[in-house]
Amino acid sequence: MTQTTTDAGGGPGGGAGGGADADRLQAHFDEVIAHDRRIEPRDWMPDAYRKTLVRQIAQHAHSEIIGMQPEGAWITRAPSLRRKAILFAKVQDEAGHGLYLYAAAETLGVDRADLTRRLIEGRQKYSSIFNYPTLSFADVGVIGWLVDGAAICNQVPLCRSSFGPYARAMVRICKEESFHQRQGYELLLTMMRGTEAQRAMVQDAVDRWWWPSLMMFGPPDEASPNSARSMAWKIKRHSNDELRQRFVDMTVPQAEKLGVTLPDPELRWNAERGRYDFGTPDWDELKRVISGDGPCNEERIERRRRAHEDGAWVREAAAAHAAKQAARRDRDRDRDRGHDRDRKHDREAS
Ligand code: FAQ
Repeated sequence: MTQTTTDAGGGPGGGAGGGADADRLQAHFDEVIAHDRRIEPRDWMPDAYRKTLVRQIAQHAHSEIIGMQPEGAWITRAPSLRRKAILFAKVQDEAGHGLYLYAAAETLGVDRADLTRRLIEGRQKYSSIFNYPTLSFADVGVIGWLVDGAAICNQVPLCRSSFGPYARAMVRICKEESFHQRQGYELLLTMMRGTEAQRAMVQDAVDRWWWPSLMMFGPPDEASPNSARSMAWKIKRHSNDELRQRFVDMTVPQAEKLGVTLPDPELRWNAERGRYDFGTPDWDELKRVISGDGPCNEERIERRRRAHEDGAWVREAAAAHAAKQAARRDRDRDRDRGHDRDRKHDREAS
């Protein structure tokens, strides 16, 4: 069992006070991490741990919500009712993932509205992958196969993340991502069994999405300022390069079965390592995309800003409804208390 802030005297800010008390709290936190137990929202945690979690979970939530855009653009143009229904369900799932993740972030004492504001104002990041355009319906399949495939590789270990609400949210998210990955691969298999033009569309989409998918795992380990600490805290379980390698090892046989070529002349099996060797992603491109200069950054944020503004009336209506319900509850409670008083008075009088 983990110690709660109430027991331990810490607060949402994570301040431990000073001296022996601070040492005791830190020692308890370290022990929970060392024994692979979970930190829960009311437990004491170091400020930097809380900050790192808010940063990562918020970025993750933003990615799910912004990630609805590239594929959402194809819902009205899906080639059949079946494909439309699948795509609809997938894009709705991404909205759900965003909501679980914002809820997990809120357990750390931040406010979802504030996180959204920070995203729109460019003060928080979201995954680089969603700044690339979806040029054909094959992109929908390739996003499912490669982007969701990369997301699964990255996120399955997060189900064992040290922060309870994040880890639990990831369990459900990963189950859904797995369906997403399969629907993408199935779409591509269907297209590859189709016409020459359809096969060419798939290959073109693979050529455009391969390297950005590898970049989803973040910068190489030696240029990843957050990894060491996040891994020591067991927020992250593996380094960026380790997960990237796993993704390549998992995906190459799938590409062979599909009949597409991955656009990397350096890609080859290394029998000694028992893993695939592969080329170096263009890290300058990743830096550019992360810093706002990717092909679709402006469009994505502008669309998110507009959706947020257009949804203002829904939030206002929901808040007004909640206030009305609360007022009704208060009125009913006062009325019930009044009845109780009257009954007591009647009893005493008789
Ligand atoms: N894009 O020190 P590190 C999905 C930033 S969800 C943008 O290595 P860290 C589902 C990083 O934030 C995809 N920024 O950082 C879906 C940091 O900046 P900061 C999202 C990136 O945190 C599928 C700086 O660079 N998944 O796909 C990227 O230890 C289909 C230095 O990097 C997650 O968020 C990037 N690619 O490791 C939805 C998973 N890489 O904050 C729709 C959870 C790095 O210091 C359709 N997150 N940066 O200013 C993680 O696992 C980690 O946060 C990493 C980065 C691995 C992304």
